[in-house]
Amino acid sequence: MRHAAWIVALTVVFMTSCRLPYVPGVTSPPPSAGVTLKDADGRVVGGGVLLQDSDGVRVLLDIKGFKPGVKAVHIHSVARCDPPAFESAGPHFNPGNTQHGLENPKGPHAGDLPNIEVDATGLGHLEFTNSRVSLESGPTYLLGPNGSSIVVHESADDMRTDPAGNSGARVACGVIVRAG
Ligand SMILES: [Cu+2]
Ligand SMILES: [Zn+2]
Repeated sequence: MRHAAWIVALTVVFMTSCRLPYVPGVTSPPPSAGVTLKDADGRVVGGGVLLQDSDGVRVLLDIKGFKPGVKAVHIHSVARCDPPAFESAGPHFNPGNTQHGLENPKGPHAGDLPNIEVDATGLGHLEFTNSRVSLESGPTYLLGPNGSSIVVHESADDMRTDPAGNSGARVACGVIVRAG
């Protein structure tokens, strides 16, 4: 009896709130997604995971084999990475129809992310929580009909110039795929 009441209470809470803490076997795990980045020659040059949390989507990205320096990374608006130019990934994910750049007063795009720094050994790592996107259905859903992808550029994002921060060619791309 107590148990049944608990289940009912939990169901009510679950249906009326955005997200409960994950308790294995009791609540469903938060949605997650993954990405495998490939360069223009089809080589795997990185990967990442995206995890829904209460503040947005946590993006964890690792890249390898890049030229040292600062590179732009964005979420683009089409789940398609056709080499070598990756134009198929479309413009930045921008459901709010804003301008580009984390430091642009008229921005940012929902898909804008901080730059990633590649060290002398060619490795780079980025961790960032993006509150402007979601792995749950809604206006900022990354896994909608067109899906989305992550693109790494050859140079740094200046965080201000519309529409893409003067970040140069697209050098790696990966489609964002639901993982759980
Ligand atoms: Cu981009
Ligand atoms: Zn942008």
